[in-house]
Amino acid sequence: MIELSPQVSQALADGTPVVALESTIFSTLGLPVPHNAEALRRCTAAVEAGGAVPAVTAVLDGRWRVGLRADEQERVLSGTRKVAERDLAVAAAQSWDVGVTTVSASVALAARVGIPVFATGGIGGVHRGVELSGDVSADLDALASHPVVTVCAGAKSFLDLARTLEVLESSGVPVLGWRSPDFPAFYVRSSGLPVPHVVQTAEEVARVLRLRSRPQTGVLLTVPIPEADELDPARHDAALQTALEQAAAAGITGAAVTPYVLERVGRATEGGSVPANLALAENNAAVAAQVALALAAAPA
Ligand code: PSU
Ligand code: MN
Repeated sequence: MIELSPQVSQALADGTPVVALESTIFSTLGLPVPHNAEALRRCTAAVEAGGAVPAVTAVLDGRWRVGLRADEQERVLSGTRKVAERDLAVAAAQSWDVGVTTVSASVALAARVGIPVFATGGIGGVHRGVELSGDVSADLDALASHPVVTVCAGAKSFLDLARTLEVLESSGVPVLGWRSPDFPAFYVRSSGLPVPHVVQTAEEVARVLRLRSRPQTGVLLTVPIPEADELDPARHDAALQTALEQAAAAGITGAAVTPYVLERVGRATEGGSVPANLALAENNAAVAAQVALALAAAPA
């Protein structure tokens, strides 16, 4: 059912560390052309530089894929159909040409093939106004349902980050701050909210995954954007506010909300958010490689 690339298949057989990567972030739903291609190149290079094998997930020709060849990575860059975990079955049943996987779908695929580490930019979460919309990303359920460490820069603050942390608590997902006591807000190092626990090393993260009481549950590792790449918080808040107002005015709902807001934030910052986005994704990939090495040395 799942097709592994020869390189990923070999790495898993040999016990070589592997880091799974999602593909929505590398499609135009996540980043504008040509920055999406640069993000893909930098993230895979960061995983390799850290001594691990990158495994980009996607749906191609109706098949669930983990690990892509260069020409297949090209197909992902122009993908426009978003695949969350529940859509994996539909994309296969209807033989979608290209489906780009979100965090939830990627974590599910990684778990199926025994990859315990996954890196992304930001996770989805509880949307502001959830009381009316009920909009809670399937990413949160996937984090609670699959034994994978997800490495992220927190989530964008167009979400309700306090509620997002509450859901992670209720569903039993350990949230670990990488060398920082603050839950990061993607473009900025702190959301103003604390993480429940701070870790200093990849070995600690590996131990938490190994020692959790619910075998199916994952771990969320939050890594603040490097200081040099952080956006100015005031500019960032203004851009988000504009983007949210535009989404509401345009009546955008459901799975379209996140790509819409991402695109509008890009415009509102006149592209200024893109270098920050690339830097944090690359940094997360590098930290994920460290965790993959620690887990390969002492498997969960
Ligand atoms: N946040 C970002 N960039 C992204 C996404 C979220 O800053 O590209 C993508 C990820 O693939 C994430 C998905 O899993 O959006 C969440 O979508 P939704 O809110 O529809 O669950
Ligand atoms: Mn949603």
